[in-house]
Amino acid sequence: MWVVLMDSSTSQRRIIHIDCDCFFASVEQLDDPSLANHPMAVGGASARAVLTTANYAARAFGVHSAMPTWQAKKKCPQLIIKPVRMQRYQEVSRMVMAVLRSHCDAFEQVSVDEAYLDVSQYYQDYGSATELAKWLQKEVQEQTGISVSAGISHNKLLAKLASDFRKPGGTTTIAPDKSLQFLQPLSLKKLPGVGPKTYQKLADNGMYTCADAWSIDESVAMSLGNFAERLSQMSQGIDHRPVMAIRERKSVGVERTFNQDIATLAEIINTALSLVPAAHQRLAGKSFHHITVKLKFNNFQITSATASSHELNPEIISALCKTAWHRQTLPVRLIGLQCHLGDGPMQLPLAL
Ligand code: TTP
Ligand code: MG
Repeated sequence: MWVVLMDSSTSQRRIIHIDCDCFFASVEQLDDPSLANHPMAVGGASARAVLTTANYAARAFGVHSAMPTWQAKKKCPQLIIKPVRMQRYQEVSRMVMAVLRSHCDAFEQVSVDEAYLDVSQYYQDYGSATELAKWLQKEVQEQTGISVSAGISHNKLLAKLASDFRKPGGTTTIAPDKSLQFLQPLSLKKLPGVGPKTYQKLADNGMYTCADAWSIDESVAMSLGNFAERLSQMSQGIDHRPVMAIRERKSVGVERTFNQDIATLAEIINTALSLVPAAHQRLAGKSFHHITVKLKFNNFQITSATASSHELNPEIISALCKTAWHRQTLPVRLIGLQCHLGDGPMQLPLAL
């Protein structure tokens, strides 16, 4: 049997979870304000299709994500259904995330419409993490037109449960000494990893709320396997996971190492140019703003030359080969070609 233990080791952290309200529907309303206040959903219009989401006016009729369109229409005959425009949602998502990313110590985007912010240091100028969260909500609304809900606590799990607590537009804070009070009546369905099957299994054993999982009978724990311990911890609000910045890929490159060193500039240029088709393949249409030629000499020293360019232009590549090679004019054992992704500026790599 597991028993409740207070978890104090992570109580000093300040984590904010932000989740956009009815995200795809909000973007549609942003682009066509006449849709606001009218029950509306985003998804396929055919009888066999399903909805991706619905605005809050539609939710009042019982319409929700993953509901078949025919069923939603039955519940709400006046429902307007807009087709999915994924590219547009990604574009708005990038704008929302750009605002959030620049106001925290560490940032982790976890889906198209939600992110964790570690603000353990950053919050101090705002008085409290809750004040910072409110400020961020206003900032996102003003800069992008999107309404978001915020959850504030000392770990990711509680922050996420909190952001879901008062949607739309809610700000919910769970202080460390109030976490068990918050969790006690909370349905086990709300915990990550508790799907319909697991919930049914728990309900069959008389477990419905987090409080019911504060002590788990040995027989139930056995039937849950490894998940029993995780469930016990989540039900007590224990979560040590850090907010992890997932680094975006910043460059795409190809390189070739030779069995025999290449000794002339003409060969170096030809080889660099022969890498262009492979580079295009790896780029898969992504835009870039600088290109770099990298050379490794037979003394194992590496040098590179970079130029501003949005295309793999042969003249620029040739010039970069020349610049890099003239630094040592030695035979070369490796040639690489790199494209720096995005549209913005970059820090130039230091030359040898
Ligand atoms: P969610 O954040 O789960 O939902 P939501 O933003 O629509 O509503 P809420 O206010 O409750 O947060 O998902 C974000 C987007 O992901 C959602 O707008 C549409 C898409 N989505 C699907 O395509 N299929 C699904 O089953 C779900 C749940 C979401
Ligand atoms: Mg959402």
